[in-house]
Order: sequence, then C-alpha cells, then structure tokens
Amino acid sequence: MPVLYSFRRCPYAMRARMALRVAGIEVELREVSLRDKPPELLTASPKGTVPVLVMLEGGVIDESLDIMRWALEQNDPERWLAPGEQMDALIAANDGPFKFHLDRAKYANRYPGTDPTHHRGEAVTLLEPLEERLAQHVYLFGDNPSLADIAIFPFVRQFSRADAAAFDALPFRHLSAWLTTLEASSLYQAVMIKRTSALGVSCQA
Ligand SMILES: N[C@@H](CCC(=O)N[C@@H](CS)C(=O)NCC(=O)O)C(=O)O
Repeated sequence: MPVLYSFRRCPYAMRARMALRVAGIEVELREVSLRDKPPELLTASPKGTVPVLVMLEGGVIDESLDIMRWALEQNDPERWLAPGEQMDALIAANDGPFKFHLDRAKYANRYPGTDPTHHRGEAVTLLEPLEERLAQHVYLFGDNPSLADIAIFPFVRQFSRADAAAFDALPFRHLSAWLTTLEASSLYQAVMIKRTSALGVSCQA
C-alpha cells in the first residue's frame, strides 16, 4: 500500500486525504508530529512538509495538489476534474494570497510587526469572488463538488474558525452554506476520524 504521511488538522493534508479517498485509493496513513518528524518522512521529502505520498514503486509526491491530481487521474468517480483549467486561478488565489493573509490574521504573533486586522480584511476581500460564484450554484463550478472546492474549503474553514463570530457577521450566506455542506459531508467526516498512532498514543489534535 502507498504510505501517506499526514497531519490530521493540516488543511493541505485534509485535501489530499479527501482526494485519495474519493478516488478509492487505499493508503497506509502515518500521522506525524510536526515537531518531531520521522526520519523516513525527511528521507522521502527533505523539505519536511505534509502531506507526502510514498508510492509502492518508491516514487514520492510531496505537494498536496499534486497528490490530489495524481489520485483523480487514476479514478475520478465524482468528476472533480471536470471543470478543467478554469479551476486553476481560483486554487492559486487560495494557495497564494489567501493563505498568506490567513496566516497573518490567525497567527499574528508569528509575524511581528504585522497588523492582523489588515490581513483579515484582505482575506475577506479574497473570499468575495467565492461568495459570488456560490450565489449562482451550490459549488464553485456548478452543482457538484470539484477539485477546486475540496482544495479551497479547508483553508476557508480555518479562516472561519479563527474568529467564528466575525465570520458569521460577514455577508457570506452562500459561502457559509457551502462550508457547512462540505464539513457535514461523509467524505470530510471520514478523513477526520481520529486514529491512534502506531505508538499507541492518541494523535495530536
Ligand atoms: N505546499 C505544500 C504545503 C504543505 C504544508 O505547508 N504543510 C504544513 C502543515 S499544514 C507543514 O507540513 N509544515 C511544516 C512544519 O510545520 O514543520 C503542500 O501543498 O503540500
């Protein structure tokens, strides 16, 4: 079985686990501590981020979006890849600017001299195009989930939880409903089940 090094609460790892699961690709899940990464993970991918997929033939994929695409190229039963390249810009805006502002709004103490309120405002601005899309259909590219929905929603979820009251006060009715639907999905619930690590101690989170 391929091995997936993962961290339960990591949004990148969440989206990789969801794509692997929808594709029906079984993996041996190895939950890691980010403070004490296993040497096998660092040997497979010295950059030391999760998720990392080590395939049976020994190939390694260490970018979450690449893991998603690889999984869906094997099997895409829900047609997540159907919208094609039109998803790229939205995913890039999430992984680039949105993530940049999310980190500075949420973990202000890690970025001395930055103003979390400013970054929060910038993040909200970047959510507006999502709200506009979701006012037209249930998911970002139509009435079925796509790669873009699954790639983006773990980060929007993180933002919504950084200050839940402030998020709820935003005029993002459709975005909130989208988030609720994806969080309630059996796919998301399945990849968030808490497991016990090989050492017999509960995983973090
Ligand atoms: N571009 C990478 C980013 C992955 C990433 O940054 N993951 C975080 C956890 S959410 C990580 O492993 N950080 C390293 C650390 O905290 O030491 C991907 O898409 O897989």
